[in-house]
Amino acid sequence: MSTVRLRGCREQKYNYESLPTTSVIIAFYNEAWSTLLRTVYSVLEMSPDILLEEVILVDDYSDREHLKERLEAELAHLPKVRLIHATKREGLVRARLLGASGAKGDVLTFLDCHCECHEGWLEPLLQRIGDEETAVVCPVIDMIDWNTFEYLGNSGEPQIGGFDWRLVFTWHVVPERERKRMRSPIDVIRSPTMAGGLFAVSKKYFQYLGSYDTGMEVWGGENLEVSFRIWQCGGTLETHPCSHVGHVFPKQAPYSRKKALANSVRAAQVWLDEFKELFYHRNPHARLESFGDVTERQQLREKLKCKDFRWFLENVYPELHVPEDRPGCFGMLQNKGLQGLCFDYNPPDENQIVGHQVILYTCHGLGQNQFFEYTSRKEIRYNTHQPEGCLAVEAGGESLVMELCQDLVPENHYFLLLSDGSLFHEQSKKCVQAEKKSNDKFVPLLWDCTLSSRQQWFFQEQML
Ligand code: LR7
Ligand code: MN
Repeated sequence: MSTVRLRGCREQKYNYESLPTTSVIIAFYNEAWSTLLRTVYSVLEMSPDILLEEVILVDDYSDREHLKERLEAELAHLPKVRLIHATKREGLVRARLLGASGAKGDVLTFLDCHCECHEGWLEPLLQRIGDEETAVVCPVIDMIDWNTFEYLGNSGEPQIGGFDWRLVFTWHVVPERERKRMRSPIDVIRSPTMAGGLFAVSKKYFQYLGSYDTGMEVWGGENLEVSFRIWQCGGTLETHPCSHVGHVFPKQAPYSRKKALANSVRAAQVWLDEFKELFYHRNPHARLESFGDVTERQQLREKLKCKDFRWFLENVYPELHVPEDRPGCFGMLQNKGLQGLCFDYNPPDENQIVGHQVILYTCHGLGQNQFFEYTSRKEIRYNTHQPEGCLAVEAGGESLVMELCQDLVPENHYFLLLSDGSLFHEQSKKCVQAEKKSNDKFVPLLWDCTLSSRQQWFFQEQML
């Protein structure tokens, strides 16, 4: 396991007396016994005693039997560990805050309840915050195998966090501009967003920043909300390449995550300014969510004199493509002849979006995999996801496939959506036609232009 960290990290020396102390806060809901205990024991074993003030476990009103007396008894002989029980289901945001409210350390370190802290994980986080109080610092998140529970480590370099316009968190390679800024491979890596579960922050600074949005329920959205807030209100969000923590990605969470969209709406309402429309266009049903009251969070933004979202995009996340969303040029791309059929692209793996054929499917009006944008550069962009796909025709091909969008639009990505509704592919001089493939499978295909109704297309923002 010694190869998990870079050599420079392993050789680092710390002056323990001068580092801030930390309270580690772990909220859990219905977690399995072994993964929860592995988290707790790895914190105790891998953290220098002098730095670890306490471990605060917050039981978010779990109902599994092993998390009651049996857990109390297990933890009773661990002097640094405290267990708090929520008296109702709070969701991860309020559960974490319940833990934070009585924390005595200088720094709050949040962890998920199925982690394993690697040797030397804590010192770099505390050192960085000791040097710079407004730095919020994440460890590198290593993988723990879901089947064998083996600590797999991290393949290659740490990645940074981003998001797509549905407000879904994404991972990215470290961009060139950030590599240039870093003074060495063991320097912190600035990241536009965090995954959410694993980070350290000065307790004082966390309070100053407005901790968390307590209007967020259960799961989701809080990670991007806190990321936007950190950057827009004067802090920095970083990953420390010397700090490693493993995390289990379960196939299914032990609870439902359907509140996540309302949480994202809260984040969008408070932090995105005019860019929130881009989010709503890709999640039309988000407009129907009841998301509660956000005036307090808007007042917080005023009080802290936070910068606007445009500043964030230009300075913190310039790699993110900002869609144009011109009126009439985004949404479902529907066929006129075969009414009710829309462009549809459903890559089997969200992390490998290109290379598959675009099909036609019953229009559903939910954005997502039926959302396309016609740009002023004459691309049909599939830009709900990251990285963004562009509609393309392979050389000599007649079907429509997805390729990665390019800075300079390649000829085979070039489409003209004309006022008569035809979708003209200039390179092949053909028009896109809705065609029946088999029984009830339809696809868009290149065809000689006839302007038949099956060669006419129009964008529709949402279902009427
Ligand atoms: O109602 C709840 N109450 C809780 O206490 C729901 C969850 N929780 C606890 C849960 O037991 C766990 O300890 O909150 C923690 C996070 O829940 P997970 O582990 O089910 O979430 P996740 O790992 O799938 O999701 C990531 O995104 C979430 C968005 O809300 C949170 O920010 C998670 O902390 C976050 N996890 C990570 O960042 C770990 C690394 C992920 C990667 C890569
Ligand atoms: Mn988790």
